Amino acid sequence: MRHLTFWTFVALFSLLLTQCKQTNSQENTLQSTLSSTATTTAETEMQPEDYVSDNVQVLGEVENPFTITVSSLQRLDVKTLPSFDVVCQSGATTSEAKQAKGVLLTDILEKAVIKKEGHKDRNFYIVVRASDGYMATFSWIELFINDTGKGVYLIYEKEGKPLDETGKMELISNNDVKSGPRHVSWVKSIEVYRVK
Ligand SMILES: Nc1nc2c(c(=O)[nH]1)N[C@H]1C(S)=C(S)[C@@H](COP(=O)(O)O)O[C@H]1N2
Ligand SMILES: [Mo]
Repeated sequence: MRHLTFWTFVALFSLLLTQCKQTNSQENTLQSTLSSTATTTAETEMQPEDYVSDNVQVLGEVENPFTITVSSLQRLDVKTLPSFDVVCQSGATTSEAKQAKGVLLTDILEKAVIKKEGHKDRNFYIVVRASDGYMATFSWIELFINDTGKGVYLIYEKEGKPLDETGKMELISNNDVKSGPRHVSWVKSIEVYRVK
């Protein structure tokens, strides 16, 4: 009986050892996968200039989808904006500009003509998307009926200089209590969707 207990113990102990070894080798594989991923990420890490897009696509539920470039934007109704701060959701001021030039988002959308099918057909949302995946969302009402819309511009110039690191065009929403969340650098598309 005592022998049996001894051999059972030996058997269990060696089983435990094999298990540990397996876990170790699994950990090693995981670690090498992780480190190779890390190397790949480091090698291909995106720089601000990689996100710069030369044009902005206006698309979705619109009659006239079109592409905006800095020069085509300059042919629209350009407004000069007074100084503004970009304030993050956290409350921190992340950037400021003494002057900027751009076009109202509502003017851009009026050129594209949203496919409204009547007076009460106004449940649309507009997504402004950047090339790094960042997005800002507006509703048709806040742009066309509320004051918010009067402060939403696609800008191409700050303090007399063309934009560079933040893309050729960026969006600002200056009537938001904190303008950071709906400030969009590297804008690549303005998309109109109907609420389904
Ligand atoms: N494309 C893009 N736009 C973005 C972000 C981002 O990560 N990508 N960050 C946002 C956040 S969280 C803030 S607070 C402001 C900061 O604006 P700034 O770059 O002018 O300081 O940009 C916003 N716009
Ligand atoms: Mo932010």
